[in-house]
Amino acid sequence: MLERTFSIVKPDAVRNGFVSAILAEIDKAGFRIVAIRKESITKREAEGFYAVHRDKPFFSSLTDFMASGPLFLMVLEKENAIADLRRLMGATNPAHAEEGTLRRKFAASLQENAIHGSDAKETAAFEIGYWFAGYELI
Ligand code: 3AN
Repeated sequence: MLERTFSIVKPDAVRNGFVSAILAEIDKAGFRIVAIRKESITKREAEGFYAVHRDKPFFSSLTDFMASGPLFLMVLEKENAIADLRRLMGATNPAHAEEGTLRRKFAASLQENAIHGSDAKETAAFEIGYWFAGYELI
């Protein structure tokens, strides 16, 4: 059954010129890009998006980073999209990410790690709804 996940090409990857390389890998892995939007988000918007992390010590610097420059918000679709995108992304810390993964290839650091992908069905539903309206998701 087709599944949807939410993803962000983060500001470090945009600044470093990796957008088309990352999109090419996502395409090659069989995802359909249902929606995509380039945007410079505010710190407040980033805080709402990452609300589950509000008590973490890195919350303020993470939300500053996410508001530091343009990024690409995306909804991706394929069978098993959530788990498959997480596998393609690799571990949160690029130093631990497997060879060939997007974070291994493109991430700048643990915080500036190139790409976001939803970690579960409920998270994907929240994240898609946070950034996109229904009419954008046809
Ligand atoms: P993932 O994005 O792999 O699901 P999470 O949900 O644990 O990882 O963390 C969300 C984001 O917070 C990460 N993508 C990364 O940008 C940042 N982050 C996670 N852990 C740290 C940390 N220890 N220090 C700084 N930033 C972090």
